[in-house]
Amino acid sequence: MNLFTETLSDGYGQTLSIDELLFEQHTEHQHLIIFQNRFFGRVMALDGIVQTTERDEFIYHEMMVHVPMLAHGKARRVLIIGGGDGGILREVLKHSSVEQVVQVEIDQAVIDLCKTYLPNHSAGAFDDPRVKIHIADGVAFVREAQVETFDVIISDCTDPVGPGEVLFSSEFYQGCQRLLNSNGIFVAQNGVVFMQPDELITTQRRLSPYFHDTRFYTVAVPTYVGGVMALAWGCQDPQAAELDINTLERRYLAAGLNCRYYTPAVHAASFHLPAYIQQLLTKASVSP
Ligand code: AG3
Repeated sequence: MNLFTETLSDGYGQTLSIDELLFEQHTEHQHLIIFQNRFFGRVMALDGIVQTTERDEFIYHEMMVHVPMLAHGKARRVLIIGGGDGGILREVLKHSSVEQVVQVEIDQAVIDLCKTYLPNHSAGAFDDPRVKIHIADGVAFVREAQVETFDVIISDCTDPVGPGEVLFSSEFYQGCQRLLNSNGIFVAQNGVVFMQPDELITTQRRLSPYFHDTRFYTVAVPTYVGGVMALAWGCQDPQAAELDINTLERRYLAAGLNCRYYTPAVHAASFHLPAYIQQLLTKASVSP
């Protein structure tokens, strides 16, 4: 049996059976593989790290999108960095308040191959007239783009190795703040805390100069192994992360969403962090 073994953490990882190899290529930017696994369905990995699977993608995509979107309440303009599989885009477009989505993905091949092999991720989202795709470097875009500002920015990046590394830099966070409205919300994938504790500390330190309220919320995604993943949150208004459940409930119902992971109670709970994560953040706030 052919096996795919993830190489993210030294001495620990997950192995999935490659029941059918669907595609493998070194794109201009990274190694990309898409295969069929009997449990997770189709799986896409970049540079040896599982990015998304058919079976559990809803968990990550719902939490990356509906938490900031419903916390904001009336997001009209959304910027997505990365996210070439289209799962984030699909969820963002479910919000009828959205008038325009700009997506900046560095690797055209990821979009093309995911459209072909993971069609349910984008589910036609790339053809929506509200969407504008730029094939470009995310950091350069947020630094230089002369565009209207955004209500929500979602960084659906890879881990801070390879082409995704720059999406964890101070320069990137500064650019995102530049492009956000004063009540805008920034969120970003920030790795599995138990396995990648330094990432949490580094992001907290780099993000906080640009956002009055920097914090994290969590989500448990089966194929991001090792415990809960942290999603970074940056906003100027601390209230946005502390909305009461009734408000969230009202917004959720009004949005007409039919989620499989997200609920207003899960939303509120996801900001309450286990002690070991709080302790890492305390460590981040004292100088190195
Ligand atoms: N991108 C984030 C994958 C991160 C995996 N990292 C890890 N297991 N530590 C997901 C792309 C989905 N649209």
